[in-house]
Amino acid sequence: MIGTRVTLRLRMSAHDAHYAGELVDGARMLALFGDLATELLIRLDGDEGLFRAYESIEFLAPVFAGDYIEATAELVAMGNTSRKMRFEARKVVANVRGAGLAPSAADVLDEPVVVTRAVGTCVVPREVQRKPRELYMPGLPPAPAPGAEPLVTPPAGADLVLTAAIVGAELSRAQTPHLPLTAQEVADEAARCREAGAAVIHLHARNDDGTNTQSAERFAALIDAIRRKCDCIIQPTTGGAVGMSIDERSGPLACKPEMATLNCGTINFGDDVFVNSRPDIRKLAAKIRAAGALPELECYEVGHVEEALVLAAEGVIGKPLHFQFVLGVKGAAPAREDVVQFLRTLVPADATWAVAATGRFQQPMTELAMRLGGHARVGLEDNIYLGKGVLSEGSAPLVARAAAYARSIGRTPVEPSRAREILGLGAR
Ligand code: KMH
Ligand code: ZN
Repeated sequence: MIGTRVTLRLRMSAHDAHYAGELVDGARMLALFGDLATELLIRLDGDEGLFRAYESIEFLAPVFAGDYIEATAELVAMGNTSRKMRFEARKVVANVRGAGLAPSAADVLDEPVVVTRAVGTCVVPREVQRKPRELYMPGLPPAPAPGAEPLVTPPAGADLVLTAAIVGAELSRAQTPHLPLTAQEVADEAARCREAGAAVIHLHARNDDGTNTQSAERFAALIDAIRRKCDCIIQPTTGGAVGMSIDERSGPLACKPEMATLNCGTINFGDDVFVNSRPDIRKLAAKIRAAGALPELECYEVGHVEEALVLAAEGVIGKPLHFQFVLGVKGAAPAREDVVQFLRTLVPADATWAVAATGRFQQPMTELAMRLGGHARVGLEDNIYLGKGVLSEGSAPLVARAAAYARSIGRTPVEPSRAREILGLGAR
């Protein structure tokens, strides 16, 4: 349901050109969005429905006669009668105008150019709805409708490593009843996430009463339970919870995990301070190395990326590096496109990078990362909602939505075995 997409691709003709220089008017893109919305509604409700309102429209690049436009609509929220959709139109082929070129010269664009984006809501009155109303995101969404896959040229590095952060340290059952706590619940959730497309499970541990623990025994029990159910890469936290000592935080490393987080600097973490002094980072990095684990370099600020590069230069951590940009923590770097665009320029060519963003930024920021060739982390640790006011029933629906988006832009959520190759875990 949520995440269902439809796509149209067609060529703009001389009839579509309305302004000087064979420029096509923006209303033509909105006509495409109308057709897409109609198809989505027909698939969902068996009725054409009605367009109610656009809440945003952005015209980002000009469209000319001769351009091939690929336009996509995705269902992002669903009420009793309302269906909210996100639209995007991209130019994938364009005529090339220039001295010495034939007027018929044209190129397939290396990267599609986004020309228009919009968000709008349609309604389908109850009395004309012809399909049974399914539960909102029951576990995993169904496979995309046939023929719904957009024809975007797959970007270089189509493989995508999806991480599911299924427990976290700050969440409570009072906030969401879907938080897994016991070994059985955690293992079941890990397996659901694996099924939905996750290759890595980022893991925190709780005592039975929900309080945080970094006890090696507790992590061993969780890891053992997960291992019995799936083959995901398990990435315990060494961040733990705010206020824990470094020795306490390093507890899970006794389990000799394949990966572990390494937090690369101190930040305000909401109203708390998450302390990672330079000596402590080095101490943890050495312990991660001694455990034979790959550090995921958690960077909440630009200086943390620099610190990670210094750690590598000092030989405290091995290469290739794997970065995670954690965005939207209150008191640290905001979850914004220009922040991701800048941070990724700092990463060495042989490194991998991912984005984990908090709350309502999780979906747009992880989707941005996927479009930019990065990897992504979703899950309850960072965000408990599927949409406004709608709790996600565990992390798996968030993984499923991210995986569906990835496939729609030509990225492939990979199996854990392939993720091990991408992250350079095979050699460890
Ligand atoms: N709970 C945060 C203070 C990590 O897992 O390495 C730290 C955290 C990062 O969650
Ligand atoms: Zn964590």
